[in-house]
Amino acid sequence: MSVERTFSIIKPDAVAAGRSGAILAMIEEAGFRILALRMTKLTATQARAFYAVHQARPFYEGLVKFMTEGSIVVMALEREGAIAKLREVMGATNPANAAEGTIRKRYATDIERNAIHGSDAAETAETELRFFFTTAELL
Ligand code: FUP
Repeated sequence: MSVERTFSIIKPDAVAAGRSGAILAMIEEAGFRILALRMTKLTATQARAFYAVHQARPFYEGLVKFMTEGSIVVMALEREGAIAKLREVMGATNPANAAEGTIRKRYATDIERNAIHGSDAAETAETELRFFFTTAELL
């Protein structure tokens, strides 16, 4: 396994519930280095573009509405095998199926309001990192 970067979002439900710090602590305890981090709020145009891969899915408009309802925390994370490891720490998309001790098991409400996003592959990680961060921020 090699050191790689991944991209993550603490979603509006978790930020509004005051869980950003607890989620960041879980990420750091899992051995990730935080390369870059910023609190921001998505416009509908940005949320639609970020989730464009899901645009034909029935949940797309609901997802865009949720992702624009409040502040989010965007992060660039580094670790050996970062992409797979973050997805392990996050837990399954639907918190009903998430393993004990995962972020989604602890903090997600349902399959849509599921607390955290993490890139699913190397190519999407780079695209998503570039969506939010400049080269200078990722050094
Ligand atoms: P994940 O990679 O675990 O975030 O899951 P997906 O890429 O499959 O889905 C992206 C986001 O779409 C999820 F985080 C939440 C939302 N979604 C729904 O709202 N309903 C669904 O049935 C599936 C996904």
